[in-house]
Amino acid sequence: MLTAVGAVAAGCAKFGSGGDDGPLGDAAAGGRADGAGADAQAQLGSEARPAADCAELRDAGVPSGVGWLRHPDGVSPAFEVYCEQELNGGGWAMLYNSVFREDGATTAFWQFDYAARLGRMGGAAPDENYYHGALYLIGRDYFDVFTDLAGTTAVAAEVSAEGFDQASMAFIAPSKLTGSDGVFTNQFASGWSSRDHDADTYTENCATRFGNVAQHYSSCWSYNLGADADGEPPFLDGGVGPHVNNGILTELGLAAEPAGGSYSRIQRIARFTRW
Ligand SMILES: [Ca+2]
Repeated sequence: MLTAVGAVAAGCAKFGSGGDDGPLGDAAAGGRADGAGADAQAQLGSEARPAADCAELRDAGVPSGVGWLRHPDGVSPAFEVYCEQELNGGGWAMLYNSVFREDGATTAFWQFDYAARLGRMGGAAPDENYYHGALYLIGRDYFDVFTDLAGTTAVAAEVSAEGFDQASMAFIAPSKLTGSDGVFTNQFASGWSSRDHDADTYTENCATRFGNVAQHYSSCWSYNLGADADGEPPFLDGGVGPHVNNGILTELGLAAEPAGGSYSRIQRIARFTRW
């Protein structure tokens, strides 16, 4: 459920009222300051006055958080996204976010079926597991970011694509702009599998091999949103969540865990897009 998203609508009156507001996700103020029937004064990024994209909100001085955007096709209804305004220049919508959880909840979050691949679930916040698959239908530029267990953050890859095939979940003509070749090859120029759908390039189903985690795979991954690859199948590692190949972490200047194989737990893996 999107409790964070639902709560924000009431706080939209705060948007743009100054540069020192809290994040958009902070609905503590509640209510609309501008009253009913005041669309002309509605704040940019509110349901009454959706923005063109996250970049418009960034340029208006709105900090990271949930906001309403107009659909780029000019016809479909406005929708809510989490806009990231700090990482990689800002102006990005969060497509997914996998966060380390000691309670083991993260792996379970990513065990969704093929039918949910374009859906939306979780909490729209940097510290919550979140998935907004519908953004693949409009995204053109993407980047993935890692935060290691020491708290260091690095862009793993930035990628441009001409489109997206919603049946196979394959990017159309993806090209790497910056970052790790491994992340590009395995997590962008690749297939997608869930426990009930095999479109990766491995002889088996990468999702069922690795904790039933649904994501992009080739054969199989440089990072996994919910599983490990050290130890024995199903590589759950307590369900704590995001893991990255140690070679990729080193390449990006991030910390690998000092012992325990070729894959490390990290604090966060997130993907963002713009159009
Ligand atoms: Ca396969």
